Amino acid sequence: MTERSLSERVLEGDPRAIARAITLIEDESADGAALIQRIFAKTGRAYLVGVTGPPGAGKSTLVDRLLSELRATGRTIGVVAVDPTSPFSGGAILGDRVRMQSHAGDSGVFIRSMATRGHLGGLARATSEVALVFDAAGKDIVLIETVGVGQDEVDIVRTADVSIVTIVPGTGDEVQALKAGIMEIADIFVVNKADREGADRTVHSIEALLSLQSYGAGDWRPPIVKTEATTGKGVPELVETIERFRAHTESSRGSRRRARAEWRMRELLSQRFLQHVEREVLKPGEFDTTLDRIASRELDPYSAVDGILRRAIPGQA
Ligand SMILES: Nc1nc2c(ncn2[C@@H]2O[C@H](COP(=O)(O)OP(=O)(O)OP(=O)(O)O)[C@@H](O)[C@H]2O)c(=O)[nH]1
Ligand SMILES: [Mg+2]
Repeated sequence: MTERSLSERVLEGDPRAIARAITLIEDESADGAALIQRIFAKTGRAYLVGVTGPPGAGKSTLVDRLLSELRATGRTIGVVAVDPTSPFSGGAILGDRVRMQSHAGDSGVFIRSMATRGHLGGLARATSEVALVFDAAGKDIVLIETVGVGQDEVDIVRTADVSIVTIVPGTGDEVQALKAGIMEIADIFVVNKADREGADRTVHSIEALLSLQSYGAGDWRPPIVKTEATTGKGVPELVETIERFRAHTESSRGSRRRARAEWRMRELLSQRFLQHVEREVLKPGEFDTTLDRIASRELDPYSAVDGILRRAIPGQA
């Protein structure tokens, strides 16, 4: 399959081409980058819905429910879920795939779990590029699930068109989520597992946090929606809330998308620059010997970096 025909087929929405494109992106291959270059101009139409929250909050179950609810309105949907690497949630890796198989055979739905290979930054970038592929392929909505742990993952969700932060009652996750800095990114709060004891208490503690903020008359104050992802209770209300947010932010969506562009640019630029330094500037083994010299206090890190920058940037004094 040539690159040209692959991008054409992605733009036509061919599921096999989408699958192939995602694999190229996951492998961080040059073909993946070439594909993004070809399809980028055709993206920007899909509505990106980011769902984050602590491990095990029920994000996948909720995304699956959202998928059904949104699909019922006739819209086509792509889902990209980041598989947790944590050994503590090993079961969920299979779970994501199994649970969402209820949509197998529906050509209006494409679901992909991203396996973690290498570093998290790479995974976050790959996730946002998979969203681009779905977008180019004509999916109306892209659902993105990430665990709210790393800054990169939080950034993907923060720069989605709407960010949903999922909290569960009674586990101290509320506090955890606060610490991870994911409260600030929420456009909508979901208290999932509302069947559990303490759901209302959790709602109140989020309310208390929100009341510390001041909101102007026309400002969006993040609503709190209680859900039971396992039964689907509260999910229609969540969809309604998403639609309300979408309508409310119609005019400001551009700045959100610009923030996404900025995140993507900074990510790519630092990755590419570091790659350039490692491949083109440093001699084989030099990075390691530099580390040794820093560790032994023979060299300080600032001087080391200044020296590398002088060599990396032509014309630098
Ligand atoms: N009681 C109850 N259990 C739920 C609810 N939603 C999800 N669960 C259960 O919580 C567990 C974790 O659900 P997942 O959907 O895998 O959670 P997740 O947030 O995607 O997990 P990770 O991706 O591993 O972070 C599963 O056993 C679900 O069945 C709910 O509303 N109520
Ligand atoms: Mg999950």
